[in-house]
This record gives sequence, structure tokens and C-alpha cells, in this order.
Amino acid sequence: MSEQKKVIFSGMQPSGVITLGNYLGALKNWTNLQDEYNCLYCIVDMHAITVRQDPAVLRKNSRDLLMLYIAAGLDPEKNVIYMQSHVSGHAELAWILNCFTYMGELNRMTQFKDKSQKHSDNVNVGLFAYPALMAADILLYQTDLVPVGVDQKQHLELARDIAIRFNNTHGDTFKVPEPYISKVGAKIMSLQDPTKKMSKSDEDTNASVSILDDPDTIVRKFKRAVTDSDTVVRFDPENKPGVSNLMTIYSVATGMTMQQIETEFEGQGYGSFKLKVAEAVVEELRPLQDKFKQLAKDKTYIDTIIKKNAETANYLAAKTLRKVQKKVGFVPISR
Ligand code: ATP
Ligand code: LTN
Repeated sequence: MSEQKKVIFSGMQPSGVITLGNYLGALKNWTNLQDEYNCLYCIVDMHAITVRQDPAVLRKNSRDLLMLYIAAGLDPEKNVIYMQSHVSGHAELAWILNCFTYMGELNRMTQFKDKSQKHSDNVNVGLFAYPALMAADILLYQTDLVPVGVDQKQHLELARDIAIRFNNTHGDTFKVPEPYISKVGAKIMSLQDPTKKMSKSDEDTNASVSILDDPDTIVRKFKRAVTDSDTVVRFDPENKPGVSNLMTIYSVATGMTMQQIETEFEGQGYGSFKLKVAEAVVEELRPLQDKFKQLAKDKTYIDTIIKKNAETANYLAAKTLRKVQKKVGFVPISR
């Protein structure tokens, strides 16, 4: 890794096959950053178990997610792509940061409120402390920038507060990270309820497009997408959330501006518009899906990537972890 380049860190939970929202809001942007920055992209399996997971499914989802990172265009030679649980430094730093995080702060997190409502039978301590682990992920690598969707902004602000608090107590230790949120596509909404974000754990399969959905399924889901009783393709998130969401998807997939999209569909009904959006998504995902299928055949190659990148990440993580342990007063092992 080059010393001069800034550091980027981000992660996704292997809690299911990722959606078009995850892809357009985060993963697609990551691929544009790999030359300019030193990038680490994690599969946050430790975060995923804050909600009950079937072990065999989690194992499959984690490997699939790593392959999807590569299939989307992340070069495993240029980026450190790895499993969170392979670097024990994440858990070790998270414990220390737990001691610099207040209950009141965690209580205010909207993701915790949402998930504890959704999983009311399993409101565990891990779910509550989730943001301190996320702060550890980021701070462990002296990260400059964190590319995420809008929903993660609150967690990132907390990570910054924790870093500043630690630095104020123990002297300069952590780089204070900045969010990196794209202007278009940072919050893709559900196709069935455009006031809710598209989520991979939505029970309604029509609400989200999985990035591995086949073309027919994609077309069917877009045809069924909830719009409004109007017929005009106009960008107005407040009054026309469904249509505006489809426009956002089309814009990120084609690179067109909202103005250009409005002109293209002037005088046409929603039917042809929805079909065009679906086709653009199918084309956007086609190369990724092809590459994924290819990678899935080469288990040995994937195993090598997993091993090699885990070693790199462990090496990088150890530097900050030792520094932090020293600052808080843990006795070092003499060599
Ligand atoms: P879950 O439903 O299991 O909680 P999720 O779909 O919200 O998961 P995460 O793994 O938590 O996905 O998020 C991975 C990345 O995708 C994060 O950067 C997050 O901000 C981004 N992201 C998630 N949902 C969307 C969305 N609807 N639009 C844009 N970005 C999103
Ligand atoms: N909390 C994130 C996933 C995540 C993450 C991170 C993102 C865990 N650690 C560090 C960016 C940086 C989520 O739920 N999307």
C-alpha cells in the first residue's frame, strides 16, 4: 500500500444477496476510487450476526459478497477485500471503543431503533453496540474517507465523535474520518413503498431488486413498481416519490441528468418509462452477473484472495491496535 495515498474504508453486511440500492448507493462508487486511494473493503460478518443468521447461509452469503465485490469491478490486487472476522483487531478495538461510547449515544441510533422493533425477540447487546464496532472498523486503518449510503451517516458521525473523544483523552491517535456520500443514488427507495429505503432484508421480494436477479424478474419488479395516479415523468421526491426513485435509478445507470430524463419521456406514460428503467438496470448488471458466475466456478482462486487479503488487513490493523493499547495503559509484551 502506498503511504501517500488517502485511505478509504467501507463494508457491507453479508445478511443476504445485496440489492440494487447497495450497489448504486455504495459498491458502484467504490470501483471509481481504487486507483486514487488505498482502499479496504470489508465483509462485515461480525455485524451480520447482530441479527440471527443461519450459519451455512451466512458462510455462503459472505463468500458470495466477496465475489460480488470483485464482479462489480474491485480488483483484489489493488484493494484489500476481506472478512471482518479474519482480523481480530476489529473486536479488540471495538471493546476499547465501547468504553468511549455512551449509552445515550447508542440509544439515539435510528438503525438500532428500527432493527430492535423488527427483531423484538432478540434485542441483544451486539445490536446495541453495533456502531462502536463500526467505529473500530473505520478507525483501525486511520481511514480518511468512508463511502456509504445516506442511512449510515449517523453511524459515521458517531465514529467521528468517538475518535475525537479518544484523541482528547489520550492525545492524537486516530484520524477523524469523513463521510463520502454520492449526490445521486445514496438512498434508493423500496419499489413497493417509495417512502422506505430499499433493503436486502425486506420480506416483500417485489420491494427490492437483488443484483443477481435475472432479466425477467427485474422487468417484472419494475413493471409492478408503485408510482402515482399522474402520468408525467417529473423529478419531485416529495410529491412523486415512486417516479422520482425510478428516475434516480435510471440516472445512475445511464449517467443522464433528471432534466434529460424528463425530456426523453415527455408525453409518454409510465408503462414505457418503467420498461426503459428495467432494461437499463438489466444492462448495468449484466457484466457483473457474468463475472460472478465465472468466479463462482473458481473456489481455489477465491480461497487464495481470502487468505492473502486477510494477512494484509491483519498487518495494517496491528499498527493502530498496538498504539491504542499502549495509550490506554495495557502492558506490552517485551521482545
Ligand atoms: P440490511 O437490510 O440487512 O440491514 P442493508 O440493505 O441496509 O442491509 P447494508 O449491508 O447495511 O445494507 O449496507 C451496505 C451499504 O449499502 C451501506 O453503505 C449502505 O449505506 C448502503 N445502502 C443500503 N441500502 C441502501 C439504499 N437503499 N440506497 C443506497 N444505499 C444503500
Ligand atoms: N453499518 C454498515 C456496514 C458497516 C460499515 C462499516 C460501513 C460496518 N462497518 C464501516 C462503512 C464502514 C451498514 O449497516 N451498512
